[in-house]
Amino acid sequence: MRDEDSRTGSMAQSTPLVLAGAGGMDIADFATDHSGRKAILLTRDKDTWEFEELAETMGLDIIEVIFQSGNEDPHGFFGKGRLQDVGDELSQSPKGHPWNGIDLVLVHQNASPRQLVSISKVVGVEVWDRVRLLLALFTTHASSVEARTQVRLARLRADRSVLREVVRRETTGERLGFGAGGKTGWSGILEVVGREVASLQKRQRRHAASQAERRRQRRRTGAKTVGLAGYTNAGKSSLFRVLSGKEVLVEDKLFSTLETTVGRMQASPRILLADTIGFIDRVPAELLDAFKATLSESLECDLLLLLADVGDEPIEIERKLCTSRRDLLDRMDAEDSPEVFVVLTKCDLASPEQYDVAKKIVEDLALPSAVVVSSFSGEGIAQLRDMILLKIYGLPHSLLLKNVDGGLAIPAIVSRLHDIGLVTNTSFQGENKVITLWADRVSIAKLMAKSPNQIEVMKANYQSPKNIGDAHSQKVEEE
Ligand SMILES: Nc1nc2c(ncn2[C@@H]2O[C@H](COP(=O)(O)OP(=O)(O)OP(=O)(O)O)[C@@H](O)[C@H]2O)c(=O)[nH]1
Ligand SMILES: [Mg+2]
Repeated sequence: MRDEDSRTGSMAQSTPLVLAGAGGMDIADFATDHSGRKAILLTRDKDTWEFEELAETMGLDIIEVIFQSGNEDPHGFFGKGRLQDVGDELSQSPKGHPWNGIDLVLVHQNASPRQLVSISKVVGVEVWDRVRLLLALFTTHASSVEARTQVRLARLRADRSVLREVVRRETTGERLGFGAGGKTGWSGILEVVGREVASLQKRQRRHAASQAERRRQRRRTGAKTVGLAGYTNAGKSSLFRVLSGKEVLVEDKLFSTLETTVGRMQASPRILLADTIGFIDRVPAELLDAFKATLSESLECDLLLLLADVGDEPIEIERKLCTSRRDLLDRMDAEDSPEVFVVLTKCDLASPEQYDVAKKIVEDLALPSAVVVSSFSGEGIAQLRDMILLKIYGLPHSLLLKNVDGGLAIPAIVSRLHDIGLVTNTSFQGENKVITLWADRVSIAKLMAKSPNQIEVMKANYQSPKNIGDAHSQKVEEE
């Protein structure tokens, strides 16, 4: 058992706690490896592929998907009779029966505590709804202290709501029937959970405050931040890796990234990139809240890249962009929100026709224009870098640096120019140096004021690069 689990652990050991399942999920034992577990999935919705993908990412083996049409029952999700049939079949499945050895029942939707407790009472094994599946997945993937803290907090909060339901049933005389606990046991554990939630929240607030201070310091030094956001598996970490050269985990798994990593953009060390956790449909606000500090780290930025996989089906691109946009709007302060633009990723896996379809979706959603890139082939990456520089600094400036008696030495001015932005070209005009600089006007004006008559702004000769996505649209227009 990990140290951080020890307090609730001792309590849970003395009182075996069964939360959403008589199969025995004890709150201290947040198992991280569920691969190979056999499960059945209860659903009211025919479209279960994303849920199944999440389950597959965890290595769960869904033996059967059981569908019941109609609206969900507020008491037991499935109707009473159907649920009882499932429970009977589970408990009576002999050796050789496909259901033999199933110790997990999955519920396709986000279930209420009442539904979870009722289902577990009937089926007699552990029950996870969509939130619990996500939490279990997060627990499996949480590798840093920060990620573990936020996942544990989210998990304890979810467990607390189920515990409250258990206590409510005990106090109102609705016996649970799976024997463990008893009123005092449950209430005691509820208290311990409450204390741990408070202590984790405190730890998280301290962490958020120090992160915010770090962000303020970065801003003071003039660094700009570019956040990478998007649906899970959109290719955020891969793009981060290409732009920053910094190693982060890239996997064909949902939610490989759970924390924010900040790295410098290789082309310009003044620009920081922030890779973070992805979005997914229907995540309850409470769960998202646990990741607030992590998300702030990348969403409180000067420019936000919203990523979408251009190879996805059009309907999926639209759904994922809508989810991401909604979650972003929920998280961002309207007054202080950064400029956003869409990056269509993995173009090596798609055709130019698919780029056009995706770009049209972006346009119809009234999202800012899209750049098409591939982190694998490198297509579009140079244009994306230029787009980032353009959005952050505006057009590059051509500066003529002149020697003036009593003024600063030219190398000293050049060094300051490197401090305020990105120098991309140096040439000479007679004896004077000409520098192409990407930097904001305010910083340039300040430097000019400090070295009077030494810096002259010339007309920049800049042509914005064509993106691979533009090339095809242009060809179609010409035809
Ligand atoms: N072919 C191709 N595959 C890519 C590209 N970018 C990412 N991938 C693949 O897409 C999968 C997800 O990539 P990640 O970079 O981990 O995506 P993410 O958005 O960080 O995912 P999460 O952190 O899990 O939300 C991995 O299997 C990558 O190898 C690309 O440009 N081309
Ligand atoms: Mg990632």
